[in-house]
Amino acid sequence: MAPSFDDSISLFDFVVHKGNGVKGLVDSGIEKVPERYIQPSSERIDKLVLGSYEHSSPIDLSKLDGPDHDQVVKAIVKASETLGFFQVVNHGVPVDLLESLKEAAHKFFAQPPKTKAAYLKGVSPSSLVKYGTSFAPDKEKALEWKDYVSMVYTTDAEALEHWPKECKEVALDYLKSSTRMVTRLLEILFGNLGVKLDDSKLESLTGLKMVNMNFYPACPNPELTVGVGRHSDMGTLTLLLQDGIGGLHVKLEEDVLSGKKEEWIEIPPCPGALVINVGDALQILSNGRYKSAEHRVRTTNNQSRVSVPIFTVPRPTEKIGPLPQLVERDGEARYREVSFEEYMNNFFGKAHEGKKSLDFAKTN
Ligand SMILES: O=C(O)CCC(=O)C(=O)O
Repeated sequence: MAPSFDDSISLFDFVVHKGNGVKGLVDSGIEKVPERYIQPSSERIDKLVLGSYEHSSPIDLSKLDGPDHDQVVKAIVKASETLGFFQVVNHGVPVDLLESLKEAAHKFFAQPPKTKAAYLKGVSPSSLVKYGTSFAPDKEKALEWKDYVSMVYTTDAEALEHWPKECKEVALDYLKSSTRMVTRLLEILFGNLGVKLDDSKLESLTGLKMVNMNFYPACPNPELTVGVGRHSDMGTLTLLLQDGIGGLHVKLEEDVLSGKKEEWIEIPPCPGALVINVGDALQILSNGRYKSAEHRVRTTNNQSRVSVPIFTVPRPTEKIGPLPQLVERDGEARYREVSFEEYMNNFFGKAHEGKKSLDFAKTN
């Protein structure tokens, strides 16, 4: 018979401390989600209440090198100024590598809990690798229905030495084959603001890179849970591979001018595409011109979903504030300058709560 997990403390110990994760919980044979995973009704995700977004077709980056260059730039800028999310194809990451990444993610999470638990915080043999579940379990009233492994990049040699063997090669190939694209997108976005950043500045703004693998087991009660709660990413740009299952939802803010109310829309899975989204650091640097996007993930009851984000984040030693040229033009700084290390500590020190992470850098 499946264990009941009615006692919240033993559930927490099993899932979080012992490293069984949500996957271990599901494998134990539960038939309904334990209390600790039930979201307040305000956070539950109603699959049926979804808006549609007119600019959802992927942007073909190969056209940057042809006669449609200006149109492609316009599409990237517009998406970054409005939704903060867009999808790209012909991005330079081989499509068969995308398939291998999804397989590697399934392979990593299919391992026995003990093998994965070797990478739990506090016991992981390397500070570059962390396996865990939910975002901030100690701080969350309801846990997120997600396990993850996070791999920090320093050098190729260290990645190959320390990252888990089930996924290290593909994860490193993914990172390396996407780096040029991310830099190019940033050059376009800053260029559109009339700012040219030299290579060393661009490197400082993207110098911390993490490849994560997320695993969302099939959930007996998707209507009561979230895979990931509402949040924006803290970094500069995030790139994300999602599988074909769907469930990534993004908030389209209310548009006061047109009178359109806020709504959630889905970023539909698209074969061969990668999802790009603006992070808080880029919103701050652009003095609010580009929007970090509030997003969340719904769970499903029949299949386990995987996704593989790469977070490109400023170096922790970097000071982040609105670029001076933009402050001069806008006549005000909408954010104060912050040490990115402090920004990160604040971000990881709290449960997900929409775009509240940005308050840390707001001027008023
Ligand atoms: O799985 C996804 O689609 C999104 C993941 C995400 O938002 C995150 O890892 O922060």
